Amino acid sequence: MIKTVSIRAFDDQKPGTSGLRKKTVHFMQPDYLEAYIQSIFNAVPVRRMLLGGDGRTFNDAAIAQILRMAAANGVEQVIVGQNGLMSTPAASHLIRKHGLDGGIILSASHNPAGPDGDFGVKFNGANGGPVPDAVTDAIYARTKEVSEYRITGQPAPAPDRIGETMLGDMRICVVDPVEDYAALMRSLFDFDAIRAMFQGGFTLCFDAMHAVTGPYARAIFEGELGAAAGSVIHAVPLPDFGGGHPDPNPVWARGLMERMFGDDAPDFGAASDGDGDRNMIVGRGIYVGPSDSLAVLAAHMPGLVGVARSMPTSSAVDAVARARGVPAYAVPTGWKYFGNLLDAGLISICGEESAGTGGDHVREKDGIWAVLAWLELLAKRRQPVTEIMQAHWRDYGRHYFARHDFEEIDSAAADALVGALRENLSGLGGQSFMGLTVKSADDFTYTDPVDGSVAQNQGVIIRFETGERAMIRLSGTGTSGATLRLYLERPVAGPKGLDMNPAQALQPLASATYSLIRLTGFTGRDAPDVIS
Ligand code: G16
Repeated sequence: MIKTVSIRAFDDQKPGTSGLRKKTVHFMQPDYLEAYIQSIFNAVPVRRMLLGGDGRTFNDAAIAQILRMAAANGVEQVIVGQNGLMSTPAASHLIRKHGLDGGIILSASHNPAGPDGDFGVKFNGANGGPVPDAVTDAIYARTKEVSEYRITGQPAPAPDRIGETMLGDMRICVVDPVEDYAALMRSLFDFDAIRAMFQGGFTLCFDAMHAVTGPYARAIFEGELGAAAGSVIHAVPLPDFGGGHPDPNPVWARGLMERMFGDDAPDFGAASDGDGDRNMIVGRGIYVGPSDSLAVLAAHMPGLVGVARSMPTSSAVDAVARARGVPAYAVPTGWKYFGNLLDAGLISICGEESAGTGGDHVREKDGIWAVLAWLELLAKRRQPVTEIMQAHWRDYGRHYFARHDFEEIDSAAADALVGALRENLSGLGGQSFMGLTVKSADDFTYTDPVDGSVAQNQGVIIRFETGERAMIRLSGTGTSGATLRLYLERPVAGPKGLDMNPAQALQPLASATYSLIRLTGFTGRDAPDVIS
């Protein structure tokens, strides 16, 4: 009962930084999801695959449709998370564990959900990670020419019970989304030490933001490690994330921040995002930025072979790599660029300023993993987060860092700003802006050390004579207009200047960069929408 349905190709299915992301209603229009999924099947041979999502609006309907299409496209086996739920790192683990050809993860990550929010489709390959540019390019090429999709006429069984069913000749295995992932975490961390810390009265607040990590966090932090009941808040995944913005940063996790900076704050706070790959770390009275968190975890990681960060991430982790005598790599923004380094065994840990941290246990960033790494560190060091950070800055210097986001800018204005900047790069050296003098200006090009593939135009880097660095690029994950991101970094070696207010420490650099890129002239903006 396989049907072939004629459709027209859509001209807006180019995958961005992390898969295809669009407004939910855009994805729900007739044939839109189907055109993209068929293009994936047309570009990549898939016999055994994983399917899951973060539970946002349209998750259930999309899972049913993809199952029916998979059955009609020669897929032999699909592993599905119960009720269609699966965090992105857990999906990566299952692809690797079962040797699958790949997986489809339904998520727009940290973007809000619901009918007015966003939906997304990510495709990961056999190594469990986001597929490289060559594959996304092939999928995109297919989206431009797709003219029909294949689907079985049979309805898909709801994935609500653990066990196996058949859809035509295709086997559907519904699995507990938490079980295997929890076992993996148990194998990586010293659960006994963390459990003993909780038994000694250590307190945690983990904000699951009504997204996919709720069941994982409850099972691991409260169930296995003995954190007090109620340590995980907003633990029930909801299709609209409770109306919230599941992006773990001080702006969108404001409630957690208030708690951690208030009276009777718990010892440790953390949060994750829509699909469970991002993390936020906050101690009592101290926020630990993602770049610093990466550096601290690298500094304490046994057997470190190398580290990697995305280019806009602060170079705090590079300082650790230098001290530990291991290589440090800088890749373009996008977790897919870490895959080859991890597969080749060149790095043990990697991370990004956008709240992503991960190791070589999966091929995705992993929110719960990062929180467990911190808990293990706290259990072993027996020091509050503040002291750990102060000691780190004394040892390695401090890298003040902030990202300024200008959202929903007119796309033409954003392109004009970046275009003008690129044109003027060669003449910027020696020029001064608001008291800071430019040392060099480049457009970041990355050559993968493993396969030699080259990614160009990955963001402009401006270095100033006094050591500061500003990076400018357009986001590849937004769904309306353009989002301009400015990343600002000011390294301070110490011993003086390690306890400045970060906003004040970065103010001169921010003013100089705004002036250099002619922000107001091109966009009409003079202040960011979000600082993280
Ligand atoms: C994705 C990518 C990350 C990237 C982030 C922001 O994360 O996997 O590598 O840093 O988007 O990208 P952009 O600056 O282009 O918006 P996620 O968590 O959204 O999948």
